[in-house]
Amino acid sequence: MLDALQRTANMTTQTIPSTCTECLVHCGSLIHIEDGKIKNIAGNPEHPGSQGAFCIKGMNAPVAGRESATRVTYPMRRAGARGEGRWERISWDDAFEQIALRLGAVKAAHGPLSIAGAAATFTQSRGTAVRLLLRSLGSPNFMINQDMCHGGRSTAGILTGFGGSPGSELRKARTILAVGKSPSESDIVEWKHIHEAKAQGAKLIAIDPRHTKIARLADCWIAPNVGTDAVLAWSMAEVMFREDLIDHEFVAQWCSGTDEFRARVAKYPPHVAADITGVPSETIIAAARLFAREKPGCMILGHGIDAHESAVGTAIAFYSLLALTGNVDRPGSNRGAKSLPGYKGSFSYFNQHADFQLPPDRQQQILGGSQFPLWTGPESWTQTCHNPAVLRAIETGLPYPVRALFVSGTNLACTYPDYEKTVDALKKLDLLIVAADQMTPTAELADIFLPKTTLLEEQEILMGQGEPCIGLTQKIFEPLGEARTDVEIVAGLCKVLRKHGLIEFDVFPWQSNDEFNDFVLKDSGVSLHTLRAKGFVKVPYTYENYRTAGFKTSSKKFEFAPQRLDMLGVDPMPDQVASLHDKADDEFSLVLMTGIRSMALHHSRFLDHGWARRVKVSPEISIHPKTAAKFDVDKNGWVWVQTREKAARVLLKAKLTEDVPENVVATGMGWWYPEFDKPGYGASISNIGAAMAYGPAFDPVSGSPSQSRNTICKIAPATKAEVDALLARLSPPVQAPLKKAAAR
Ligand SMILES: Nc1nc2c(c(=O)[nH]1)N[C@H]1C(S)=C(S)[C@@H](COP(=O)(O)OP(=O)(O)OC[C@H]3O[C@@H](n4cnc5c(=O)[nH]c(N)nc54)[C@H](O)[C@@H]3O)O[C@H]1N2
Ligand SMILES: Nc1nc2c(c(=O)[nH]1)N[C@H]1C(S)=C(S)[C@@H](COP(=O)(O)OP(=O)(O)OC[C@H]3O[C@@H](n4cnc5c(=O)[nH]c(N)nc54)[C@H](O)[C@@H]3O)O[C@H]1N2
Ligand code: SF4
Ligand SMILES: [Mo]
Repeated sequence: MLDALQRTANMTTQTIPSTCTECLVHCGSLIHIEDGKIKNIAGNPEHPGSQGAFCIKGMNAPVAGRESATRVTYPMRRAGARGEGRWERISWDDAFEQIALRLGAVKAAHGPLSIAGAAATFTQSRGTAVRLLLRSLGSPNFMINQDMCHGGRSTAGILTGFGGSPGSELRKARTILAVGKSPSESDIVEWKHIHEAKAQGAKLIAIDPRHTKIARLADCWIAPNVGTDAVLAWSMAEVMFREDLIDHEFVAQWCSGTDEFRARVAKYPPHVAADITGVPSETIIAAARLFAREKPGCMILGHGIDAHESAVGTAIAFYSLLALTGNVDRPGSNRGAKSLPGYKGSFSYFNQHADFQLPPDRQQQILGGSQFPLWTGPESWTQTCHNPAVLRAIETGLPYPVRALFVSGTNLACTYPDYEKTVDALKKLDLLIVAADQMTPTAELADIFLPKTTLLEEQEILMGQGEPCIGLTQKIFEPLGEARTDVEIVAGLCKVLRKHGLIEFDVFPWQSNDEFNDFVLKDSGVSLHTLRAKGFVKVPYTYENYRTAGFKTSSKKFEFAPQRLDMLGVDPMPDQVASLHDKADDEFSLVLMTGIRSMALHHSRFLDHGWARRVKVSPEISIHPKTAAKFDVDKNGWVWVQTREKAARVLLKAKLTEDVPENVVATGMGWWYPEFDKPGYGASISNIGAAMAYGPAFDPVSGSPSQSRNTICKIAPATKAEVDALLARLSPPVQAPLKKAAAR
């Protein structure tokens, strides 16, 4: 045990202010320690962003994750066939030597581009470490979940000039517009701030086909046909223009393409939009008036409008409503992203800091860069690959082969759509290295497993969400066994790669976590000492910065029809916006929504934690009672779900509820059974990703896949024998309530 604890070694109780990184909300936390043991973890009321908000994951997962039965704390080498689960324990030195030799062989045979890497919901250091490892080896091929997550919204923000991740001032807003967002499960801080705003009289508009908790709280709940949100936004814009509800000063001075935008939205008066979206025209008019009149207005765009083939156009449509109403970078509106000058956030390494870049001719060869230049290309925001292009390169060797993959912080076998295809691709690699804290369906396929630290074992500096601040995650315990942080892993590996002459661009100069963290802070004016005492440091900021700097577009204005899209020949307002319901047919008659979050899970994480499985016992699919009756589904029954795109079907527990429309079913994602035997840990049984395709239609700008979050499906009740066979394999505490329900 170290750091914060050692400083007051004589005390038996202690409270350490820290930051939770179990999810990207990054709540401020207070870790209460008694006699060297964690008594509890709670929210920090003084934290400027979260103000005491905290969730069950933050309370339970840090300790449960550190002590999980599936945790692996020493490096291992595959001993049997790939995925067979036979391992040989090795030392770190041995692991690094073997990786270096095998990466050297891959590089010699296929060149540096044949080495790729993947991370996902990464902390500052994890994403940076993996990316810079690849760049050191000479490869630009770094994957994150960008096409599945945030790609549409971020690209739209960048193209219009608004910025990749604008902040929201929910607490000060008088009107809140939430689109495809369910913060009661996904963001406890936003959820708290929405309640606070409502208590002060703010009005809430929620756009979601499901009757979610935020829909129930809303003054105006809008349930569009799945996939038609853009039309809804254009129609709201049409009302704002026609009824003269726009902020003339802002629009005249700070927007470009207004006349063209007005002419185009004129095609979507509410009665026309009502036919496409299924939303009554009075509701569209009421929502437009409310958002335009009750200022300031603040918008939160969620994942519901992100992962589909018109993700960018949809997000541009909603950002346009902010511009029309002047709700931009003002108190209570959506403000531009704020940062602290000198602070080295992860984007410094992505595309800002010259010392960490690959030469342009190398960066230009990134997989997917020619297809999606604004999102994956050398000038893009995150400079990461289009994931399906990497999988294709592994499968086909085109446009060039990928033969080695370094994975850290993603369980991609479970969380990428098309489980079977992902696993096939991983099995074809010459070398798969997985750095993880526990055994997962992805790690199981590795040649080399590298053990990682968990939250309580890491010191991490990060830019807080919500109210801008720099946060610190404090290291409470020494790592269990031989676990290391991502920075330590990459530092150690780079040393050996250097010895073997495999480093092409030496862009990883740090030897330890402390060195890395010093670098992050050194020009920011914030000291580690201050961070340790409080857990955070607030970042000062001002509003309406566009008045001095303009917007980040070539016109320096907010662009309704971004010039960069025009150069690519992409129309931000395509005439054809298809409702997903139109794609249904007699056989595949239901719209399937996936990725519905649960407070107890983080995608595929925590299924091995007792506290989480008590809350979330089984992989559920919400079905309207009338639909259940139509398909003979019993209230305690299980159903097979199949989409049109894949032959594989998955088994999910029916949850009958009127919260979904009759023609829609909704489920989570990424389910696996840590208690099952290897191989596979049941990751193809109840993981909806096993029944879904990865695209192939993609948003032309962000590469966001169609059919990977929402698609069309059919359901059929499972037989008693099929359900019993599954229940028999579950761990006894999980089994019991399910068996009881099945017996009723
Ligand atoms: N507890 C928990 N929190 C999480 C996560 C987690 O796994 N667990 N994951 C984190 C991550 S990485 C992400 S990306 C976020 C996601 O969090 P959010 O952005 O809040 O997204 P979801 O919770 O998936 O909710 C999206 C909502 O969109 C609706 N929806 C689906 N399709 C459509 C559509 O076509 N139009 C409209 N208007 N609505 C639609 C769904 O019904 C759902 O209620 O959550 C983050 N927070
Ligand atoms: N069908 C469908 N698929 C989806 C989605 C959907 O809505 N529908 N949503 C997509 C979205 S938005 C996202 S972001 C992705 C998420 O995809 P992933 O990021 O792959 O999901 P997770 O299960 O959260 O994290 C996977 C692994 O990351 C590692 N990890 C994560 N956090 C930590 C940490 O703090 N410490 C350590 N040591 N390890 C950590 C663990 O090894 C864990 O097993 O899934 C996507 N997939
Ligand atoms: S929402 Fe929960 S898991 Fe996410 S940072 Fe906050 S406390 Fe941690
Ligand atoms: Mo995500």
